[in-house]
Amino acid sequence: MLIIGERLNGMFKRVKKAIADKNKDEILAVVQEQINDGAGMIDINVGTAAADQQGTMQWLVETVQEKYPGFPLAVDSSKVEVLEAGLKVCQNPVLINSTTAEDEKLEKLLGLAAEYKADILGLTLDENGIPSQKDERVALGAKILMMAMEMGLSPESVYLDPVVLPVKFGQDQCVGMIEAIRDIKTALNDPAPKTAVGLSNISNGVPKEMRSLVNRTYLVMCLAAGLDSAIVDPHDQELVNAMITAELLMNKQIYSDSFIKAYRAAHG
Ligand code: THG
Repeated sequence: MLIIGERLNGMFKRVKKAIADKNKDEILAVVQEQINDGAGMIDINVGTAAADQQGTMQWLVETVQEKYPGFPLAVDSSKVEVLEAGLKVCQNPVLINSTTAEDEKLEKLLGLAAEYKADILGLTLDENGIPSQKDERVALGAKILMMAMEMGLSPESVYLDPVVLPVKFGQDQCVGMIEAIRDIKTALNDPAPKTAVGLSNISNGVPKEMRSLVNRTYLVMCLAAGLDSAIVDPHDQELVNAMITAELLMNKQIYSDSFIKAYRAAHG
């Protein structure tokens, strides 16, 4: 499973300060830590750290790719202009995070994905919000995938994210979100699109000391349903170990007594 590191986000004090100070070393330390911990892609989110979101996105992309040429990046914003600004300067393999299923946004961002040869992540929500039923989530995923394929994008360059809601507020949807992952992998297209989640959302509002447990338990449940990638904190070692163990049990890695070590050696 692809680990997308979530820590290069302007909502964190450390990153916010590094952006304000134009401190490249600190930004690169955040990236290096995540790569060491097993991230295969770095999510870049300006957050509320700066007034100039486009310029800050460009500075972050340039700072990271200067040191890590070729390492996969995700530009993460709800604003098309911020995503486009990042794409303009990005030389590395890149994922657009994200579009929704709203017509105008979808057309614009699929166009940018084609123009910049980027992968694209689609959230299964539209102008009516996040659907509460899993079939509606899958239908919005199908819409995003179909339009992407009509624009000439390969289905495997499309990531669909069923939008994980906090268990505290959407407990009755936790199973449906997993079923949406399963349907997206089995019922939409062959080859199937990829699936992704922003995992930490699940434990939003859960007492701090319980969050990691909730995160890793849900990650294992999602993995069993066909999850391909997750935006997580790779420094959460128990989370990553649970992921590695789930992959072993899904027969995605040959068994050895030191399977955690073997996985980390191959992916670190
Ligand atoms: N799907 C996709 N992209 C996403 C999300 C998603 N990008 C943004 C977000 N959701 C994923 N990234 C994060 C990054 C950090 C945290 C959660 C999600 C996090 N938040 C702390 C919390 O929840 O309490 C607060 C951080 C702080 O202020 O210190 O750790 O769903 N495609």
